Amino acid sequence: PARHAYIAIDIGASSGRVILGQLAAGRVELEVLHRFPNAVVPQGGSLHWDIGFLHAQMLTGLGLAAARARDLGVEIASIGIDTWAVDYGLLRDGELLGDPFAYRDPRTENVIESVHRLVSREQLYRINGLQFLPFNTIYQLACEPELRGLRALLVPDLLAYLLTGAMRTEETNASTTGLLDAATGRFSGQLAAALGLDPGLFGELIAPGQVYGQLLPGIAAGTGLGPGTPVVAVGSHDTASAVLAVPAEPGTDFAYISSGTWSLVGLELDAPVLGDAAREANFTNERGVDSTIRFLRNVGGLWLLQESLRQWQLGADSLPGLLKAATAWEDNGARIDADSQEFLAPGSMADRIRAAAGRRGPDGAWVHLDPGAEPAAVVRCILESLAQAYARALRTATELTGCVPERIHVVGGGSQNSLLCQLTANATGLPVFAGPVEATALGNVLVQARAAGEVPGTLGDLRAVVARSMPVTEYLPAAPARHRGAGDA
Ligand code: LFR
Repeated sequence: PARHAYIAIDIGASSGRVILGQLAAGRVELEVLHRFPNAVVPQGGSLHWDIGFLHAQMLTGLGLAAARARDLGVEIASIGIDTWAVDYGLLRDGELLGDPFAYRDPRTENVIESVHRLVSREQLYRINGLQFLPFNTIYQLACEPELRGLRALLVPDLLAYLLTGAMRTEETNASTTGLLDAATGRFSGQLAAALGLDPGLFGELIAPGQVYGQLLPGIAAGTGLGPGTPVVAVGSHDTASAVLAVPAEPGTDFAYISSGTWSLVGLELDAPVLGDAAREANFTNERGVDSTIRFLRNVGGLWLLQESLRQWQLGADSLPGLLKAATAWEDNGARIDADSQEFLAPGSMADRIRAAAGRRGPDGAWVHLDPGAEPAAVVRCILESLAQAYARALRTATELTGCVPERIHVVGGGSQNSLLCQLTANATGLPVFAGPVEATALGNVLVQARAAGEVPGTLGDLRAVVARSMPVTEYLPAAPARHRGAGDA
């Protein structure tokens, strides 16, 4: 029989890719076959995702993957899809009613209080264990003028529906809606009733490894993929797939930072932590693959950098030069609060950062970052502030759980940012193990390979495959710069 290959469709807030994954000699090999940009699109005064565009890119990628598999003489065993969380499309009689709202749209501002009048913040957290983010699905749903008779599908489930015609809701991503009971991982009837939502709005839950359905005949024919190719549920929440692919050794107490548009900073636990202290610290209990709990905080992330580049009209190819300049830039102590929701919306990011960044001067007064500050100064301020926010989040996670991590695994695009990795090691005092960059796609492929019986079962087994497959760079904490001797200069 032909060797198996798996197609991972991995779409983030700023780009998407279609990747062919194969296992050989106990390692995964990834080949990126198609890359495309993604961005929030303003439409009639609100922010949306362009599903038509993503659908078309997905089909292009599938066609390229089918052709590549033929060249290699391998058989596509399945397709898996992951994207960001929280956002959904609404359907009536199987027809998508419009492009999904993007979570950075501020529309929920006016409904948050009314939702909390139906279920208090305290009660909500005791049930769903979710950190408060203004864009959580429950608040978005409260903005919908009408839900009666409609089905909602989260973005990866919507894309799977477009490929297969099957409507299912994958459970790791479902946990970000705010409608699940964190203790059971099932939809909470109590919450649905309190919020006046039809418990069937999202329909049947499926777990990673289960099948949505097979490719629609027209899609199989159009892309050249075999009829009957299944679309398998993976950790369809990108963060669930990324944390699955943390190359941690069994038995080590590790923290992770899934570093992309967002930085998701936290610990992996067996059971949710639902007390008042966790709620007040705004820690979330999201579900991972194999019913793990990701106890984490959302920190602003590389969005701050991506949006600054956009303001400066610089492409991603300018990033290496800019990071070099930021590394050489002498830190002047200017900081922003990378956790702050003031940076959620798109637009003139560098200006907003310059305005917000400051430090206490010797007389205790607030000194702003020079409004004319060079890009290098702004970038340095962003990365220093992120590292500071990571350290704060991990200290809090330790206080709340008693787990003391001995190392930090950084996965995703940000693992390539060596200045950020070094600053993270410095700020936390912990060694940072950076990589793999494509953790999300690896997690996606591994769940498919496990479903096909090609890799063994446990999370530890899958992580061992990752550790064998991809290089990791280690950063050790350095003494703060001001304590360095003159001889180091
Ligand atoms: C990361 C991520 C985060 C989620 C945010 C919004 O890509 O999925 O986990 O909080 O995007 O969906």
